[in-house]
Amino acid sequence: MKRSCLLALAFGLTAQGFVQAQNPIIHDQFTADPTARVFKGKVYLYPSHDIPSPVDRLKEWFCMADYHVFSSENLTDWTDHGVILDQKDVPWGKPDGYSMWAPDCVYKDGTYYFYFPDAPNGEGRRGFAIGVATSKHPEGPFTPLDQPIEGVNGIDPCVLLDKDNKAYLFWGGGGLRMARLKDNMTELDSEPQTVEGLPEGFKEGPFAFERNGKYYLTFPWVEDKTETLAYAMSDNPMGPYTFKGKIMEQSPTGCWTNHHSIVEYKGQWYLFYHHNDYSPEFDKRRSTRIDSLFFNADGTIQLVRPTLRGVGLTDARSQIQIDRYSDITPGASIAFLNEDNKFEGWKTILDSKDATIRYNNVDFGTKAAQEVTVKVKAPSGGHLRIALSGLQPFTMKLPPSKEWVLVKDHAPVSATGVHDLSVSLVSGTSVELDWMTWK
Ligand code: FUB
Repeated sequence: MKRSCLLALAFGLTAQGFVQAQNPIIHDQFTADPTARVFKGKVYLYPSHDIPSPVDRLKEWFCMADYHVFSSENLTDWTDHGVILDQKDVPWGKPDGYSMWAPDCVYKDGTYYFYFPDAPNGEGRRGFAIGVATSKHPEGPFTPLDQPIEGVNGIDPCVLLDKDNKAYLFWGGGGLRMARLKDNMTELDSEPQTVEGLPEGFKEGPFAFERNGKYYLTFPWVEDKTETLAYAMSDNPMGPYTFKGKIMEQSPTGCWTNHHSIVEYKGQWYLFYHHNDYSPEFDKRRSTRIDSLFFNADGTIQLVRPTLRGVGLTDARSQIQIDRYSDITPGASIAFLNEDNKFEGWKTILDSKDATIRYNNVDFGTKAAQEVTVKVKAPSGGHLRIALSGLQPFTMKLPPSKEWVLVKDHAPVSATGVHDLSVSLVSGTSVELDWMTWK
């Protein structure tokens, strides 16, 4: 996935058309602990913001100095609204604490309440407290209150605002904790209590929501070595909760944490979670992903399989990053385009005959596409077979080139509507593909 405008311009393209719904969804910075909320008909994403640490003590740990917020109407194109809160602007926080961990944001009676953990400043104050910042707009800027919420020590706040406008705060700190909030949304209205009835194993990062009169408390849970996502259900926001099982298995590729939120948007439920896609060697630099989530008829949640493909349709006229594949066969692999700047994204490598990569749900619209362009590097030339589901596959010739080139060909298919796209190697070796587009 190349995002270099320079290169695009060199090929006579514009920077427009970088339309990607794949995982990860934010391509120019780390975005961990994603809380997604629907406000004003859009999805707003409030993640924490991992950065390489400027201070020695956090070189091997989480390091976050500020929060950005992003919004999207289609879960594909995300607008970064910039910094909404910086550690140096929190009156009670350490200006160099770099501890702005997982946040949340809820809307009540004309105000957006942004809940965030931070390291408190001052003699003898240790650990984490949870602050509130307010705004009249979901994209901020947010103004922090003078003091954190009294009686709360911990991380990962989540607020459930119930249908009757009563609010409940959940957080991580020596187990999963919860308390009612007062109407002002900034003070506790009950003694903090630990959520009972959950299995052994480290738990943090709670996310609570209501659906069809059932309350869901979902959380990262270490069942074995690293964090799975799991959940419990109740008839009441304050419990008792009954453990129901897992939503996502632990990652097989080495990100210790997983942190999530669950949101319904335009009739579909989505799981927002994170993985260290852009930082495979160091799992404290994470990136937000989205996959679809489904409920069973009895309200239980089906296991979500993490994908690179992510959600939504991809416009056939955009640069389709097929390395965010739905499926791949032996002989096909992906790699970073530039190991020194992983945010440039990935490429596909086809190394043996019939090696195939498949990318689902490409939208060709109503006007038939008749031309295909591939950004490719084929040192000894070769041929690709291109197949759109339900249509006759066709072959494309690749000229020998050790550099990236755009190869354009007539597509002898009349593609409209939504198709799954497969690309296979017919001949050649070490053929690399950056992206593909249709016209
Ligand atoms: O991002 C820092 C911490 O890592 C979060 O607070 C946890 O939930 C875990 O994702």
